[in-house]
Amino acid sequence: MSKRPFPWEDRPKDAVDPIWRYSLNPVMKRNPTSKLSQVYNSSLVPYEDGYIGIFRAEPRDLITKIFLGRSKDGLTFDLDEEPIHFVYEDGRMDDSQYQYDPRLIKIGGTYYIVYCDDFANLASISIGYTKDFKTFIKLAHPFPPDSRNGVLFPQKINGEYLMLYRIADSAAAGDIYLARSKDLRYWGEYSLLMKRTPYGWGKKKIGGGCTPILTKEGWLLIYHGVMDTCNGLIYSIGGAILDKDDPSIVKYRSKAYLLRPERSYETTGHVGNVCFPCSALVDEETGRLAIYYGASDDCICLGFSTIDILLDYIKNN
Ligand code: BMA
Repeated sequence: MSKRPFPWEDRPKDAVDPIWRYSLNPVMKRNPTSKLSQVYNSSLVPYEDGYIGIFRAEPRDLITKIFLGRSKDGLTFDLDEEPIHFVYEDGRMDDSQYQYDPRLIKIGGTYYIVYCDDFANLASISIGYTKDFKTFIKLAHPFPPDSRNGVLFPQKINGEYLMLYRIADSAAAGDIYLARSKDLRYWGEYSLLMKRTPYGWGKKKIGGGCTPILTKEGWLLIYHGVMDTCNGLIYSIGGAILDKDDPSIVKYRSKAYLLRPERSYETTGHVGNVCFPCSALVDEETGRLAIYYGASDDCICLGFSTIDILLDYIKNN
């Protein structure tokens, strides 16, 4: 069986951050098709002999939608022309107006899509699933309105699904909470996981990023943090390690960011100064990571690292 190609570039000698950028970034640029103006916060997983993903993109009315896309190499992508249409489990059509920030997670034989859409005129976390990438089912509002940045753990832990989430901005809240569920439908036992940083890159709000990655030290969490400045918000990437058996325990959390907007495609665009991670591919054999992040709400970029480099950096910073 041929090995699936893993997107990779070695660390340049002059790299200063623990995540280094792909030299040909962005991997998907603005105006990816004649119908779409932007493509950014998106999520990929291995599939057949390549990768499959759910992509956040905006048609020319700038109403955000999510699209299915495929890739053979993790570097070039084919997007469907039509956005994904969900139906509820009882057959009703989904009537949400917008969808954004998808995270795609495989658990068993099912692919879950955790994303935001509108519910009662507020953003809220939705959970959809598919087994074949043809029919997309949506659960009937598992989270209340005004919740965002849902990040589902890729396996049950002690018989429970776990979800990281943030109460949305309108509640003036900006911390990451943990929610528990036995069936993905009913969530509860909410607890505070990580607060905003008192100062610095995550002082305004923080939110989940990529699906947590199980490592020898625990769950590696790559998340985003937002700083408010007199020029607006800056979205950077941070890292933490959560206990393997009880992820409500934060073992380590890096005070330093892992990557911040620096390159022109990150600082300038539809919304400048945004690096927003939504997924990471893991090469099990080598521990290499390919981290996909939306840049300036306009394009998709790729950053590389390894599990060991990130664990070391998070523990030592
Ligand atoms: C957040 C989310 C992200 C977006 C970011 C910067 O609130 O909406 O999708 O990338 O703002 O605009």
